[in-house]
Amino acid sequence: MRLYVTLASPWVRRVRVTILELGIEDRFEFVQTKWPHSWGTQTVAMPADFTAATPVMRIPALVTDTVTLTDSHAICDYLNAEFGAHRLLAREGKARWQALSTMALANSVLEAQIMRRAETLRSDKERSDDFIAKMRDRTFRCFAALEKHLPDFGGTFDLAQITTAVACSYDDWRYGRGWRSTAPKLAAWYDSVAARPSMKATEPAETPQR
Ligand SMILES: N[C@@H](CCC(=O)N[C@@H](CS)C(=O)NCC(=O)O)C(=O)O
Repeated sequence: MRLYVTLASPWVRRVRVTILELGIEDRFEFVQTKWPHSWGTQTVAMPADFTAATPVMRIPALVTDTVTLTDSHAICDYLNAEFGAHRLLAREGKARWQALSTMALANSVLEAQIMRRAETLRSDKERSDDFIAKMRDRTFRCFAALEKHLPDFGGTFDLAQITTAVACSYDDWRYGRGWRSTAPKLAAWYDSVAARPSMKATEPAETPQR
């Protein structure tokens, strides 16, 4: 299977952490992609194999012999079903809906973080400080809500926990530790899971621009 990745993307990271938690990394060819900072507002030139794999032209994208998946949740769900016997996300029932409830909040944090990043990369003339503040506010509200989900977190580092941990980590890395005061218990939980080998092996770094 071929997985298109970058070092910085939190959506890529949730897939990479899932792969490591399932112990199936040997099955993948990881293709690093490069993104100039103009990606936030312009279509950037990409290699032909990438554009052929994904008309969406976003990462992650997974190409297998039987299916191509161009969204991180779909990829994680596929890996969980095909290689994890639904260990990281229940197939049905209350546990599934609880996990999806947490995951939707955590994924909304990722969306706000990346929209804020794209806005930050605009020129001084175009950048909207209001929009950046709106995305930061959404992030902080969702972190506070995620803190209320903590009592439901089980003993397995599952897809809901993986997405939450990746969201916490991205804010620390890109925007600083300010979020921690809005969700101190979540921050303490994050510090405990950040030491997992799957999290350590996928710590974010700047994506090469060319
Ligand atoms: N909902 C998608 C979002 C993927 C996404 O937006 N990835 C970003 C990287 S963090 C990207 O490729 N952006 C490039 C662009 O929008 O042109 C997912 O969960 O995979």
